[in-house]
Amino acid sequence: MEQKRIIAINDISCFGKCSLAVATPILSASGVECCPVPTAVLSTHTAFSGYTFRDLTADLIPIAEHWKELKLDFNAIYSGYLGSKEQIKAVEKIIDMFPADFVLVDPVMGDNGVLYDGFSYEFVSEMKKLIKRADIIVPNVTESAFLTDTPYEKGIHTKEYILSLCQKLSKMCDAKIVITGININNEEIGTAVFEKNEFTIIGREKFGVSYSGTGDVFASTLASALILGKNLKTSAEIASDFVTDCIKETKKTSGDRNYGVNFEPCLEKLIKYLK
Ligand code: PXL
Repeated sequence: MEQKRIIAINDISCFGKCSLAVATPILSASGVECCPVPTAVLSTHTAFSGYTFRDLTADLIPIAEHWKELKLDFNAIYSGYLGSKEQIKAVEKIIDMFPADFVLVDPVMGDNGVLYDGFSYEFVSEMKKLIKRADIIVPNVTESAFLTDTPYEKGIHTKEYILSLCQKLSKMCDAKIVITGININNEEIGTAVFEKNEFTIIGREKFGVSYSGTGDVFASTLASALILGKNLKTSAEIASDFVTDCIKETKKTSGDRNYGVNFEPCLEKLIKYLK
């Protein structure tokens, strides 16, 4: 079997289990070679106070140019946390440089109705351009609301609200849309899949806890399943199952949401799901 490869453009948060610290092991466990393009190195993700931040914008294009000289090719491109408008431009350039089966953009910007530390409306405007270059986008409900200039609905998210976000996003880009973190009701958390106007919500058990980094776990798993040839809905179901497993596992031990999920003991299950 040919070695599948993905370019993963994302940060390294050295503590807090998100971005490349989860994308790399998840893709590797899936049998996919993860080729990281680190956008920044942080001591922790930005929900902790006092984090260090080493910006790597100047390295992004030189890394890609070296790969081009080596005539490397990749099955897919996946972008996650980007620290500035300049980094979004660099991702667009990398997409131009490497033809791939698909480009997956996770427009990491916020959660629970607010933008993460360091993000601005200007950044959101630039992200609206990047999603036009994607084949699949994976925003959460907050990011979908910011991208479509729609007020964020707190509490339960109705099917009509989520469908309207999908329809607005589909007018802004040609990508297939996967919206994560839907509050279906008090028992269920959901993921919407919107492809060629077909709309499905996948529901999974809710545990009354939330952990940082689950969006990155979801997106990396989705990318793995897609590269291995699963269709979008099946890939989203596998990613939903895996995130659910990780949350269940983490709930047994960790009390701190910012420490992320204990995905490591669940990787064996993921490998089974992907068979
Ligand atoms: O999980 C999303 C994410 C990725 N990278 C950094 C973050 C966050 C969310 O807060 O701060 C640096």
